[in-house]
Amino acid sequence: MSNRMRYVMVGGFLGAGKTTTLARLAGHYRQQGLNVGIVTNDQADDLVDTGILRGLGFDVEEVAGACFCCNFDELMDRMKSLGKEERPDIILTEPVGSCTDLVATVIQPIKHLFDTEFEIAPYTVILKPSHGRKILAAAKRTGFSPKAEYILRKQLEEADAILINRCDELSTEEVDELENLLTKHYPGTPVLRISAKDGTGFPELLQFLDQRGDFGKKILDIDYDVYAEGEAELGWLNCSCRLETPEPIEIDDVLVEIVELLRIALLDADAEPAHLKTIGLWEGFFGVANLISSDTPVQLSLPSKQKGSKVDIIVNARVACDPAILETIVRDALQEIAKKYQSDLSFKQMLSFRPGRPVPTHRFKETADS
Ligand SMILES: Nc1nc2c(ncn2[C@@H]2O[C@H](COP(=O)(O)OP(=O)(O)O)[C@@H](O)[C@H]2O)c(=O)[nH]1
Ligand SMILES: [Mg+2]
Repeated sequence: MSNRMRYVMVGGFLGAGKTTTLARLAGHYRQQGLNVGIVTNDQADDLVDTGILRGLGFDVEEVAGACFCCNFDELMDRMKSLGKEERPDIILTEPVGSCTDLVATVIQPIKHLFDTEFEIAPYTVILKPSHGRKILAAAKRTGFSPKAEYILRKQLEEADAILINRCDELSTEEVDELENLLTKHYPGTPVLRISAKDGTGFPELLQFLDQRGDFGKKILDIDYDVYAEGEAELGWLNCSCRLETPEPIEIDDVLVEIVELLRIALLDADAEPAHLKTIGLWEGFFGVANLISSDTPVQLSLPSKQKGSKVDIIVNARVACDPAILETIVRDALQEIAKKYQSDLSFKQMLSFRPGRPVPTHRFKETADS
């Protein structure tokens, strides 16, 4: 049994910090001499997350076009592909940030059907302070409808431990307040304080994840109608394009400008961003800029520190609004940037939609004995 691959899944709402956390965890495991594989997930192609994690030198596979729960077989296939060259000791996975019920539809199916190959690590879920605090404190304006809020609440309910992220930018009082809210809503669930950005709390997190035992057992009592309607309230957009400029341009400036234009346009449209990210790629270099809520500033999360004249840009946006409006906003912003830099803009792909009703491949109502 000891040679089973360890399955570590880190959940949490859109923009909570899952990719940043996985990158840091993967770095720690690699340092320990372990062979690490990662599987990312999205409802569409052109994943910024895959670009980021591959850019950091990790072995990454993606399940694109459907979430893990609705395309479980693809998740298993991707995990097997990771093992082709060198078998990973540990596989880190990031589910879609609008998915929940992952214990019943991903963890338990692995336990029931692939127990000889995989060992389940504790399932941790990240609390996103910005939206999380408002939703758990039942604030009047959270930017989301009660059905979309239901998803965030359910995600936390199935966690073996909840991670309060972004502690680097929160005061102790703010973190205490978040912890009190979590203790009130999810009594008995351990809470860890982390910063995926600066590594605070990672020794404790690694220790927590290292535990052997029967984890991933909190099977939800969940209303799939509410869940599906909540998820369908989000507009989803993945687009890729290329900017060709006469003179090399600062990639990081362009990325921040794109996200800033989008931030202002979404504010005008009264559309709450759940997560908006853009990656710019040029000759093996890349930069990333993000927006995770209407009241958090645009963040250049990974600077490229490069100039380029042919920059491939991917935008992934998940916003509480009509996808058609989102598409217009993104097109307009990119065109404005192209105009500013007197550059040619060519769209390679533009996909916008509302996520469909989740129909899990498996749903186990009973936990497997382990
Ligand atoms: N200040 C700060 N920013 C963070 C932290 N973790 C993530 N972020 C930023 O939050 C944004 C969303 O993070 P990401 O990992 O992509 O979230 P995901 O959607 O859950 O995968 C990015 O701009 C990250 O750089 C953190 O601990 N502190
Ligand atoms: Mg991510």
